[in-house]
Amino acid sequence: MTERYYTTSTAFLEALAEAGVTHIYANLGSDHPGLIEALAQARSEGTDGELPRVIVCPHEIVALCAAHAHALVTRRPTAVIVHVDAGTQNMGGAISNAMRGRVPVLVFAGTAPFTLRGELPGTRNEFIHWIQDVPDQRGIMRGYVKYDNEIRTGRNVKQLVHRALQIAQSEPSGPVYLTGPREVMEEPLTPERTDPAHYRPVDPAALTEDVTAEIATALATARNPLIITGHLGRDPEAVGVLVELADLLAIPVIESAAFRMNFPADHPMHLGWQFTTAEQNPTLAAADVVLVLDSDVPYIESNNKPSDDATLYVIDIDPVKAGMTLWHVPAKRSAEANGKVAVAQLAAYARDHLDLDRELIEARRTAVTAAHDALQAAWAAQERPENGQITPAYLTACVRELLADEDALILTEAVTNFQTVAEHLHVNKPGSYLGSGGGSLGWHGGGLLGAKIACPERTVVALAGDGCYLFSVPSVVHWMARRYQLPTLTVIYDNRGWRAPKQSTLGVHPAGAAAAADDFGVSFEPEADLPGIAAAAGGAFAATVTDPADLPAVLKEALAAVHAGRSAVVAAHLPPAQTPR
Ligand SMILES: Cc1ncc(C[n+]2csc(CCOP(=O)(O)OP(=O)(O)O)c2C)c(N)n1
Ligand SMILES: [Mg+2]
Repeated sequence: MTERYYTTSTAFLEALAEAGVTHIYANLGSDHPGLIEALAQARSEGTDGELPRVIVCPHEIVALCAAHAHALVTRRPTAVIVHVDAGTQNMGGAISNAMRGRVPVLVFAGTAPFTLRGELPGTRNEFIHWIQDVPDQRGIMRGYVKYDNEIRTGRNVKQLVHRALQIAQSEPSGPVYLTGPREVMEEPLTPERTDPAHYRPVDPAALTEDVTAEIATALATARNPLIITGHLGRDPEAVGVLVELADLLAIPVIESAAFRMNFPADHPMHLGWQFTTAEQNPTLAAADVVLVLDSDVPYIESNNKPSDDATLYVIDIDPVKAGMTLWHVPAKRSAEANGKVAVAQLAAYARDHLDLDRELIEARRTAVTAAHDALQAAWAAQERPENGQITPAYLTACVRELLADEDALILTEAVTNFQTVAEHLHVNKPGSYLGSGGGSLGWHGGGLLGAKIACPERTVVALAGDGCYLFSVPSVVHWMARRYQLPTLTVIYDNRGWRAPKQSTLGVHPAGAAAAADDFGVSFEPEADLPGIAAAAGGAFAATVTDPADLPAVLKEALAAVHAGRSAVVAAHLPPAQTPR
């Protein structure tokens, strides 16, 4: 008979379950004996089904990226367990993505024990406990989390977990970080349940009446109104609400730096996407009223901006963006509100209180529909190979055709091809297109796993640059894919290098030495067998395609492998990022 423990660790796991966390993405260490024991005890007693399921992640970046995508798909919080300062730092840029992606994720790390001589259970008994004793472990995370705290006693561990998750889920949602020293995580406790209903996230905020009236009137009476959004679609239900408003008033929508599906691609009011734009967008230039709605980067002022005469409004769950050192939209009014609630208010006001000028609205509808059709025709014309090579547009069109009959969830990490991917995928279903929302590459690998766990019935696909594929730690991703039977499809936009830093350099030094010699230090030649990494680590279907004519059939074969339960990675060779030398 093993000894029975109920410790802070048990209560911690229970609190996560009470709060609706179903999975913990974990990378374990010497700080976790309490948790490991509590989990094993639950398994031995057959009560482990009452605790979150632990997914073993052999790299912390993969753990957090998986938790990130899982939380975005389910719109429920997830948890990550990492090892002291080392594991915390190994999450690397994934924590920055979780912050910018507004991900409600609780990260827990143990800390070095605080007793030396066996004063308490969990006391120092390994050399590493001295080496991992750092002055400010929580400081590693402080610039990236909404809340951080140390569990100082098991007596209130449940309160801390629920509070942390309440903060994480309240908008703008984001990551939270808890630490717990070994001794505290071993503290014996009397079991106690907490009612999660007492820790509900804050209810969504609405616009005030006068702001609603002013913005609805401005949009309705404008000659050329425009809505720019980036992350409204984090709540898939908000998409339909925006469609209603756009239909009612004939307002075009542009998605800017969008990592969510915000508006149906084929809707006549959709006027395209913008990421890093070099040119002025004509719709933005012509707009006399612009509503910036849940957008972190509505436009890049140095080369693409609204007219000086335009009237701008900002509605955002975080309109001042204090978490960015520099952000400015010269808005007449800025309002803090939930996007879905606010858009519904604007539509209701326009419908119920305004005497709409039908002629004006129908003239707008005709003009915007024509612009939409012209964009679509221009994009369609790009969907072919060039000089016998696969182009990003052709590749994306092939992926679109491949997935036409699938219930697909597409993760994008296509970097310099973000815009091309958006333009050629034609995503029309809310909640079926996701990016990290952040700037730290390598997200899609763990993201695939978390997304597949969150929606096993869907076909989960990543479209990623070759650099991103390597950043994602594909060996770990594909070991996990096989271990947990999470078959997904990865399509690598393989230009054998980093095109982004090259483009950045050309943007600043268009006629410099780097440009003259095509010498940017960004080539991956000679190339590794990228799909082969997945085959070696997880038995994945692996293929590299260079001939455009082969592409549809190889993609089909790869998808068939996924449906048969095996992950697939296809590298499609695009023109090289830099001339190989
Ligand atoms: C973790 C991390 N390291 C470095 C960068 C800088 N960076 C931005 S884009 C990029 C290249 C990405 O390469 P790839 O995925 O092949 O896309 P491509 O630029 O070729 O389209 C790099 C290195 C980053 N954003 N994140
Ligand atoms: Mg590349």
